[in-house]
Amino acid sequence: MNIAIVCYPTFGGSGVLATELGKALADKGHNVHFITYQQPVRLNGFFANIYYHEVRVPTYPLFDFPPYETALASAMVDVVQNHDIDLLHVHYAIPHASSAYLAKKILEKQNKNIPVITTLHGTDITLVGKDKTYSPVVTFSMEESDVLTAVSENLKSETYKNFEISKEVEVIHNFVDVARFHKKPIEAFKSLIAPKGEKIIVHASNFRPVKRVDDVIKTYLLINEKIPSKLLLIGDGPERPVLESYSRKLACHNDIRFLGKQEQMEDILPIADLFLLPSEYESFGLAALEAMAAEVPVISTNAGGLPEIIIDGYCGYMSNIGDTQNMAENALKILSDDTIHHSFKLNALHQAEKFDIHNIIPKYEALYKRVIS
Ligand code: GMT
Repeated sequence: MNIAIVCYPTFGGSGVLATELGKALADKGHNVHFITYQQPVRLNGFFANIYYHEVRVPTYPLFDFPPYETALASAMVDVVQNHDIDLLHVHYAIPHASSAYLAKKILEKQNKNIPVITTLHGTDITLVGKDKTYSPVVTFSMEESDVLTAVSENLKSETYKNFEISKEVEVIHNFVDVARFHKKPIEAFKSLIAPKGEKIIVHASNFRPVKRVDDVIKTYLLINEKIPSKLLLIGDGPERPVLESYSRKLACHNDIRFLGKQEQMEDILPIADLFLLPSEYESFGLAALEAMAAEVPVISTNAGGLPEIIIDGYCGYMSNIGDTQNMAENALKILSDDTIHHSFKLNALHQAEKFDIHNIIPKYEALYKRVIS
């Protein structure tokens, strides 16, 4: 099949998932065309049957806001016309679903029917999309997609709760390439971070308020009172400057490292003893799944779709939003006993295997065959 994938090219979960999906489809012999405004971060390396089409948005003195949505729709039309594309798969509804609708209508005029699949990822429904600035367009373009998918059951019910749509939402859970993350820790790296054998605690996100990164630090401080540990904060975003100056004032500021955006998560995660994800909401929590694939137990909230991937008391623990005391107590239950820690690590891997790439990609392929036929 010739598949066009539209996504955000950045470190956000939707872009990561879309890029990994495209790479996996290409591995299976499909031709995959990415249409984005920048090379996707996880598209690193040469792939013979992957094509990248950059959306260019020329500026003009009249444009205070260059019309990206129009440029994207035109890029979709061009790629479909010139590469014999069978379907358009757009990730994150805003503005990709409405651009896809426009492209579909333009192509219809040329007697080309192009099926559109929209995959909802999270904040396109729960935060940004439901705002009245966007909701009429999001509602309309979801209805007009040939197929709507959501990355968790929770996101499916959030979609029905927040939007009046009659369209069926199909759930295809996110996935992880377990083989890529399940690696031996790089010992030199580990002893550089934790020279005295301290525990290593990791958090990765886009540092937005929904991630509650301050709760990561609060939980870490409580853990560190009992078990000497180091905290690695991966990613970047609006909350980072405040958190960085807050942590500089702490007595243990040398134990907290802000690593910024990192491409090689598969090298960092295996050195971790625990992953913290105290989010206000996660439609799925791809970052937690990647940690589990690296044999890292997860301490998280019980928000959104997290209970669909984490089994409480088995591969991690879930607490109520903001209950950092409970999160720290749970973390200590795992970290203070090597035997317990070891079994949580194995359970985390076992749980991640249920969402392995090889189990999920066939679901997308079956969906593609269905919409094409
Ligand atoms: O919140 C993020 O990390 C970014 C956002 C995105 O769309 O890029 O992530 C959402 O999609 C991910 C992939 O499907 C999910 O794993 C995240 O849970 C989801 N984020 C939220 O729902 C807040």
